[in-house]
Amino acid sequence: MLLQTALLLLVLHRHVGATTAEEPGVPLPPPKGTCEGWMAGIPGHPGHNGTPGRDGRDGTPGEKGEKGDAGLLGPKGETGDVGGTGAEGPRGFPGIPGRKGEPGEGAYVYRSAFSVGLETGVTVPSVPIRFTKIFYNQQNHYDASTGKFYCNIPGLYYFSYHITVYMKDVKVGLFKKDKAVLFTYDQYQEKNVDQASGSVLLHLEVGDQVWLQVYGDGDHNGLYADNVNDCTFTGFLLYHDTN
Ligand SMILES: [Ca+2]
Repeated sequence: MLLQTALLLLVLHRHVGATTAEEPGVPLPPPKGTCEGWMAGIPGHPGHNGTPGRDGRDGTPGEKGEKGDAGLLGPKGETGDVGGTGAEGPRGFPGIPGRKGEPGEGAYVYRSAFSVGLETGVTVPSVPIRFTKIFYNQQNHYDASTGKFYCNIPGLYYFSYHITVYMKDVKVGLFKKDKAVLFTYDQYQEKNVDQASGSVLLHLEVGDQVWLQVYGDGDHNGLYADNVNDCTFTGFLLYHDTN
């Protein structure tokens, strides 16, 4: 029975091999006639595992991830070195003017005063009357050689004159810058001694000149002075300009 089965398998195998001899991958039957009693062997053991393959190629970069949360504040760093001096800045705006200071010793420069008188009764018309008897002329702003007061400090001045009139009428004018600004006229009374006077406030600039002068067409120069009679001319700075 076993022999019949083996023969049948052999016949079938021959029949199949004759029709599929040309197909690849199919084991060829053993040569005919060399081993009539051939039988298939037991399958062999599986082979050993092969060596690992090489690494594959790098993949394409993935998409950029979302922005992460802000990190924690780090510790305070050490104090750095002092930097160099910077360039000088632009000039600032002018400051507010300070308050006016207290008057100092320099206030002396704002003094101007004189008081003078006639030494004789001789006066010449149409020219400044020369008062040569000096009562006070500390700053020498009055010039006895010309009879004129010269303003050195701009400001308001007070001028006055007191005249003894004897023998003739008197017409005098107080001049400022070649122009009479104040007039006084006194008519002489026979065998009497008269007085005439005048006073005024004048604002003067530096260089202005002030003097007394007999005016008019007639001989009105009855100004008189002797040991017991005087004709005086006085002026002083009331206050100076502050600007
Ligand atoms: Ca008179």
